[in-house]
Amino acid sequence: LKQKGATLWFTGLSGSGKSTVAVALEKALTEKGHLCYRLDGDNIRLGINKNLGFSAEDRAENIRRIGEISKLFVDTGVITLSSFVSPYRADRDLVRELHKDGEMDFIEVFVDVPLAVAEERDPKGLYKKARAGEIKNFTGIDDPYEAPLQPELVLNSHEMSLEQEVETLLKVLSERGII
Ligand code: GGZ
Repeated sequence: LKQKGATLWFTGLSGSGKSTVAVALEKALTEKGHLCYRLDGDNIRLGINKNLGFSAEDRAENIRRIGEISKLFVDTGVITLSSFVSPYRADRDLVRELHKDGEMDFIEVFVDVPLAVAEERDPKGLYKKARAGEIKNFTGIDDPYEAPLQPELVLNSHEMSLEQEVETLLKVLSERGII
């Protein structure tokens, strides 16, 4: 393998651009011959976590399981790109601790855009539904988002090009000796 296993954990509001940057990074890493895998709602919430909703308890369990799954990938040497809203600091800190216990790299990437930007993008029309009261407990509307206090990296995706974001992430991976 050309890399060391590690978890990049993308956190931020729905519509902040977590998945967009994770997809672009996955492409860049793959082109360089690195093995990586992306975890997101589409392969996790529809599968192993399909019994979980969006209460604080269910989000905690969602994130805990994803943290453990990320570790399994890291254990096989894969660069794991996990992108989840993960709105609670305690849940993200638990995943950080799980990695620390396994002496594994954990890089928290805060994809930080103002709520107004995410809401304006509204790619799936979910903010509109949340504002109309059709979805309850929607992060940023009637549910909290606890911003990271000391993330390894902050990406202001509304002020950067996707290429700049990918370059920044590649630099962090290289500086840490992961690639
Ligand atoms: C936040 C919700 C909710 C609520 C459905 N709150 O933009 P998306 O659609 O694709 O990303 C959001 C995704 C959040 O799932 P996560 O597993 O990342 O959440 S968490 O980490 O908090 O467990 C959004 C959609 O699912 N979605 N209802 N109430 N996002």
